[in-house]
Amino acid sequence: MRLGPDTPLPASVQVPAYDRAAQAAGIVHIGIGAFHRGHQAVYTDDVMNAGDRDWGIIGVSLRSGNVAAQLNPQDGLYTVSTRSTAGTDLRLIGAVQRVLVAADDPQAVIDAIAAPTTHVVSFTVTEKGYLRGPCGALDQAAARGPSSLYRFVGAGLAARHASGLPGLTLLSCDNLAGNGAVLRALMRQYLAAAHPDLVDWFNTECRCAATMIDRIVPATTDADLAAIATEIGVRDEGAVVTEGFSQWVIEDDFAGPRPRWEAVGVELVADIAPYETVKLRMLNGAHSALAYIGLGRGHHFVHQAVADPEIRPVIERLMRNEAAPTIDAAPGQDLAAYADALLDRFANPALNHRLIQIAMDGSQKVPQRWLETLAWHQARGARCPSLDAAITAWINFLRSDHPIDDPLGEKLREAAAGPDAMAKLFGESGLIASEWRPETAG
Ligand code: CS2
Repeated sequence: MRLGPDTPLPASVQVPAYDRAAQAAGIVHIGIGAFHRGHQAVYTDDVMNAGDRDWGIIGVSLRSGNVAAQLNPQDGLYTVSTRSTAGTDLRLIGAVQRVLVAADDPQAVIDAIAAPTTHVVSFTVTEKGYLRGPCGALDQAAARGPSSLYRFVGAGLAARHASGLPGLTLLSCDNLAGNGAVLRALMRQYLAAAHPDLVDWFNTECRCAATMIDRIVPATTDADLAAIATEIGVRDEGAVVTEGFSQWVIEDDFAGPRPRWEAVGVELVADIAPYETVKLRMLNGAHSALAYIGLGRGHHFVHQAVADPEIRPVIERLMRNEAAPTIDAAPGQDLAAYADALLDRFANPALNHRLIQIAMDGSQKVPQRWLETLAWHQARGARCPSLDAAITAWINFLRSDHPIDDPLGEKLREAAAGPDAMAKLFGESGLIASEWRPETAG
């Protein structure tokens, strides 16, 4: 038996309190992976439970039909299991209405973006999904390719413009430094080349709000699906497993209507930069270090790596002595307490967060997670022993037998192979552009 709208569930499972069928879809979300389902969709479900309406989500997968095959036969429904040492809490999320696969039906995606009820288009396409070439400019050839977010958003905006509809808010929910400004700049570059007549309208009628998203949502495993089936009595192929912690900070800059997310714990602020920098350099910086150092020492999961007495002090130092001093904290932001909380979150054994999942796409992650911190200290003549150790571990990882899942995979492997790996990877003529110069740092 498969989860669906008529499935009886155990009374302990929280279910949507609103009439799902009566909601319009106000959000199109591109890149509907586990993270979106365990984060933004949960807040949006909360908003509709609290009485706000018409914020149903149409999910889009740019390439793969997997999520559509998981969710569409379940009428978009899936469970979120929140796992802590105290046990598991299960709830049914009703915010997602259906999933479109852009590769199979591109027009349906364009129509969803161009629908009068749509006000927000959000994204979790991972760092590489923004199709930035060297120096951060849009890779125009890739942006015209079949699975480019820009093509769909560009065509959807063109259709809105043609029919006199208002602009949209574009919300990047990926771990990029300055994700709102990055998306705005790249979208403008795309429109200037592909729809030059839209550029002025985009500039005045659309907004690209920046966001800081935070919740650890590991990829769901077959063992998770089997355990959830036992708990709820039916198969849920779209199930998501996550931690108790969840945070979302959004720059309050919307083109039109938006969900009342602030009523359900989301922080709407004027400037998200301090939140974002803290999260990228402390949480994600530590995560990537745990991944490469941990894999090098034979661990599989985050909770194992952070418990290793050889690794834990490196991670503590990275967060407290290297990343934290680089950040101008917002009022009320306590970076020491944040580091304590992160150590607890990483130690959660119920999550089974795989290091190899975090190790993916290092070329896209390392700049904002490590190199900005290194550059900050280098400018002050200081060293970062923990980040140096993390860089060494990454190079060892690139030299190892592990498969390298990264858009620069082969190039990285070649650059890392020789004795001048540091200069080939970083520095002026390295693969990864950065202000940090390894020659003098390390
Ligand atoms: C992780 C993130 O996979 C990774 O690279 O560092 O997905 C991390 O779990 C989230 O950003 C937490 O909010």
